[in-house]
Amino acid sequence: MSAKRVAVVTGASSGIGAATARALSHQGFHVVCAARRMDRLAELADEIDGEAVELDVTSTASVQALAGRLARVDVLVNNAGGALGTELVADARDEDWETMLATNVLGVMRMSRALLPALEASGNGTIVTVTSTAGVGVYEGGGGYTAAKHGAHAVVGTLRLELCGKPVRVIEVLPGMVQTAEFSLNRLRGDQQKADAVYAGVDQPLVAEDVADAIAWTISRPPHVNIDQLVIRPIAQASNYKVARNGSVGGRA
Ligand code: 8X3
Repeated sequence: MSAKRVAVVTGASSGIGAATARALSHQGFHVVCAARRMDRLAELADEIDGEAVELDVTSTASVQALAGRLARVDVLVNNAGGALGTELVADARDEDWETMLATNVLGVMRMSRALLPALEASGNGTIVTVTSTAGVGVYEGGGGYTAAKHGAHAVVGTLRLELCGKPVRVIEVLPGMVQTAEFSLNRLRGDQQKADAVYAGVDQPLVAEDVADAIAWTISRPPHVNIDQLVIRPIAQASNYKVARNGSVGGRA
């Protein structure tokens, strides 16, 4: 069994996941970097002397295969997820909603279910789930994503109740506007101009490292301290609706 504490990070191939893998490695964890894109993962794992494992959180078999190769797990960071599309509910595309629910909600359930025995056996386990401010609020054009993040938020709350009395902390980190290379680009179907417009004129949107730092902080609290929920936004964003751009305050891009 690894002498180092072991952290599993899903969606580790880029953005918040990759930054979190680095942050936890700096905290002394052996980090299992899990995602679908093995080329990127291998580079990251090399850099932080961790481990790269191919994982598709939408597949029970894939999740079970990962769980089966881990002798020790102290921390699980459920980060895999994302948004697809900005259509109104009236124009919703089934496949987008199905993918968002499969990754953001079922993925959290599958990973938590599969790693719970090891997390409990560690004596001081921690599950951090990265949801979103979209998990506690709604906005036009965000129906599928907000539904998925509300779902993940509900799973986390349920899990905290179910694990009460067991040595596993259940933490939720809810980021607001975070500028990463892929989040808005994926949501906007690869349109870089539209993706850039989401952050245009905003003075310092959060970056992946800001959120990773917050995640690592929650994990580094003493084991009896459970940060139930941590909402993190840039100072320029007061709500999903209210963003300061170029000195004036307006809505979403
Ligand atoms: C991302 C935040 O405002 O785009 O999780 O829904 S928002």
